[in-house]
Amino acid sequence: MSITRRRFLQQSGMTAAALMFQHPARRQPAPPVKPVLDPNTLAQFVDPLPIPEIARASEFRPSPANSKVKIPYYRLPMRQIESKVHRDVKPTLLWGFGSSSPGPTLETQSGTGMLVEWANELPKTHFLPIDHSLHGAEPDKPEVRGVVHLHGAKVPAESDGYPGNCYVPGKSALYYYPNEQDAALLWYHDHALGINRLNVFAGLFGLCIVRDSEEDALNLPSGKYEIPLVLYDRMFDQEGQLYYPVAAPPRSPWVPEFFGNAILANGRIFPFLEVEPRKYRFRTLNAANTRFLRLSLSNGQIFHQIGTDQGLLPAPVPLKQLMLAPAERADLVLDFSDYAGEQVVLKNGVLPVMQFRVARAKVTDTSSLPSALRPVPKIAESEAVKTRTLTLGELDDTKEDPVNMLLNNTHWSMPVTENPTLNSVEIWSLMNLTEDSHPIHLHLVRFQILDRRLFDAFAYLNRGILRYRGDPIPPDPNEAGWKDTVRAEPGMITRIIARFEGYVGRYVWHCHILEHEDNEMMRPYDVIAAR
Ligand SMILES: [Cu+2]
Repeated sequence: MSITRRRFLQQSGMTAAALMFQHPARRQPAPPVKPVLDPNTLAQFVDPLPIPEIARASEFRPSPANSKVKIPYYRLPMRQIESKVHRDVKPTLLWGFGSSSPGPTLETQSGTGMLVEWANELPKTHFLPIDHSLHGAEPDKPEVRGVVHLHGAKVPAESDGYPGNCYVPGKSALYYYPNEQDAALLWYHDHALGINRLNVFAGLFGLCIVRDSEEDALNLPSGKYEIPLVLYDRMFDQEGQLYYPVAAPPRSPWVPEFFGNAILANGRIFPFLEVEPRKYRFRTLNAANTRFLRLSLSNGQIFHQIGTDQGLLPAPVPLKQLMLAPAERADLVLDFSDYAGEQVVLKNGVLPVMQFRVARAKVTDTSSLPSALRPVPKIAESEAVKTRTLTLGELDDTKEDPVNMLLNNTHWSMPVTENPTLNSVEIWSLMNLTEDSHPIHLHLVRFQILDRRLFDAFAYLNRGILRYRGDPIPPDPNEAGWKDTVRAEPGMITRIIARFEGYVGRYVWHCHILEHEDNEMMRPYDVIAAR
C-alpha cells in the first residue's frame, strides 16, 4: 500500500493536503512478543505446489427451485486443522474446510444449482486476538462464529452469508446456489461480523469454479494444465504458528492493516510446480487481508490475462506485471514453450513467490489462446436511473478509540441508505477521501468500471467543494470486463455501473481490506422490488 500512497502523492502533488490525511491515530502494531519467523531463512522451492482437491457431492437432493430436478449436495465443515506451510516449518494450526486451507474447490456448470451445507465444527475458543470493541464482536458475543459467503455468486439473499447471520460451533447453514451466471472464478470465505479478518486469516477460504459451454468451446488449457493459484501473505512465529499483530491498547487490539512477510501459494511458502513447455491457465486469486499483489515473472516474459473477477475479458490482455487487490481474481495464460529446461520464478514485487520448473522435452500443445474471448457489452450510462456519490473515509473518534473506516459516513448499524430497485441500473461514484486504495466489493451483482478521476479531496473535506484535478481515466484494459471488486484509488472518484438483477433482499457492500471491513467499512444494502 505504500506504493499507492507514494503514487498518490506523486500524481496529486498534494503533499500538504496529504499530510492532513496522515491519520493521527493510525495505529502501529505493537512489537511482537516473540520473534517472528524470517522467510528468508527458509530454503526456496523445496515443496511442490499443493492443488486443492475438487469437492465431491455426497448426494443429490431436490432443487429448491424445482423439486423434480436433483442437484448436488456438498457438506463442507469448518474445522481446526494442522498443515505444513513449508518443509522446514513445524505444522501450523489453521482453520480450514474439511482437512485443508484453502478448502476443496467447488466446481460447477453455469445454470446447474448446488446445495452446500456449511457446518461450523470449529472449537469454542478463538486462537487469534479478538477486538471486543468492534461492532458484532462485543464481549457478550460467542468468540467463535462463522458464516460463509460465496464471493461473486449471484445468489438469493438468504444464501448470501449475511455477516450478522454467523453461527456457533455445532450449527450449520444449508445454502442454495443457482449458479445462473457466466463462467468465472468465485471464492468462498468466512464473513462473520467483527472477526472476519481473523477467521479468513486463520484459513477459512476456498475456490469455486463456474464453467459454461461458451468458455468450454474456447479450448483454453484445461485439465492438468489449468491450475488454481490462491495467493496471500501471513506471518509466523518461530514455532511455525500464525502470528497476527495487535495494537498497543490491550482492550482494542485491532490494527488497521495486516502485512505479512511470507507469501503463500495454495498454502505453501516458496513452492515449485513442474510444468511442460506449453500453455497453462492459472486461476489466480488474491486472498490476502490487506496486501495488494504486484505479480511478474523473473525472465520478464509476457503473460496474458484472459479473465477478471466475473469471467472472460473480451480479448486477452498482454501483461508484464499484474496488480491484484485483495479479493480480485485474474485468469492468466502463461506460455512456457520458449523456456524448455529453464526455471521461471513468479515474483511479487522483487520477492519470489513460487518457481516453475519447465521440462526439457518438447510437447504438442493443442490448447488455444483465442484472440477473441467473450464480448462484454457496455452498460450505457444513459440507462442509469440513479447516481449515488458514496464517500470512503476514516473517522478518528477520540485519542484512544479505534479509527473507524466509514462508507458514506455511516456506520454498519445505521438504517440502509443504498436501496436500488430490482433490474434497475445505477452508477456508484466512490469518492475516496483517504490515503489508501480500497478494494470495494458489491455482493450479488457484477459491474463495469466507467472511469477514475482525480479530485481535490482537500477542498472537498474543508469546503465541501467538488473540484476535479484531471480528466476521467478509463479502466485498465485488464479491468475492462465484468468486475465485482474495484480498486477505489486515493484522491480519486471511481465510477462503476451495475444492473441490480437477480433477487430482492438484503446484501452488503464493503471494502475488502478485511481490517477495514471489520471496523465499519461495510454497509447493508437492499435490492427492492419494482412498484
Ligand atoms: Cu478499505
